[in-house]
Amino acid sequence: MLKRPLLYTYRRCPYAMRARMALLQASVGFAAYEIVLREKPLEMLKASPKGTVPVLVLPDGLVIEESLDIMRWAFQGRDQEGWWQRADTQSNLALIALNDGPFKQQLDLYKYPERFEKTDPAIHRDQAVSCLLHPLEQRLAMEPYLGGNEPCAADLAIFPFVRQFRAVDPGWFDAQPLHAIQQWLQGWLQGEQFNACMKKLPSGLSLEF
Ligand SMILES: N[C@@H](CCC(=O)N[C@@H](CS)C(=O)NCC(=O)O)C(=O)O
Repeated sequence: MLKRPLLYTYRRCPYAMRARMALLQASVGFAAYEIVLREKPLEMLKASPKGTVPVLVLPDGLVIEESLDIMRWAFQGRDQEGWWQRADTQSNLALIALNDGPFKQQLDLYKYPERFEKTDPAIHRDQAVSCLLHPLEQRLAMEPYLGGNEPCAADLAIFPFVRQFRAVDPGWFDAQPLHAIQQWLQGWLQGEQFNACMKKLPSGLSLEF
């Protein structure tokens, strides 16, 4: 029987990053098991046959298989600081839906053009900017976080994907007139929490946080 929640995770996966950030922010003690995507552990597949990370297995056997559900669970009953409450607004949920839907689709076409036939990465890069980064820039130009003056779970849910988008061509990204996003992203990447979230784990070993 598990003593604490067990998170199956993959260090560079943005869905897993948002789950780790939420668990750390909510101060939930958990064990993390770094998987190898090509050799997913049988225990994980038994708990969650769909085979994506993150997956959180609770000590009572409950399995949470979607990153946003893990975030919601992390803050449930521990949201004195309002991280989930500030995220749970129509405009923030709409931004998360844009991120997880059209933006992620364009990001994959931009980042992995070789996986798709006849794609022009620049077209998908520009579509990614117009579908998420323009509305996000407008929001962040008005207030420093999606939670207003304080950060919230929507910031945690979205910045790992913007990080991945930037990483395709950092020079191009940094030269765009997306100043509020650039500042917001740098703030997250330089934060202590992100450092802890990106701590390298030996694959297959579970470590406790
Ligand atoms: N909707 C899922 C998506 C998770 C997802 O797609 N994770 C990727 C890694 S970034 C994955 O595990 N892919 C399985 C694979 O590549 O075999 C969530 O929000 O948790």
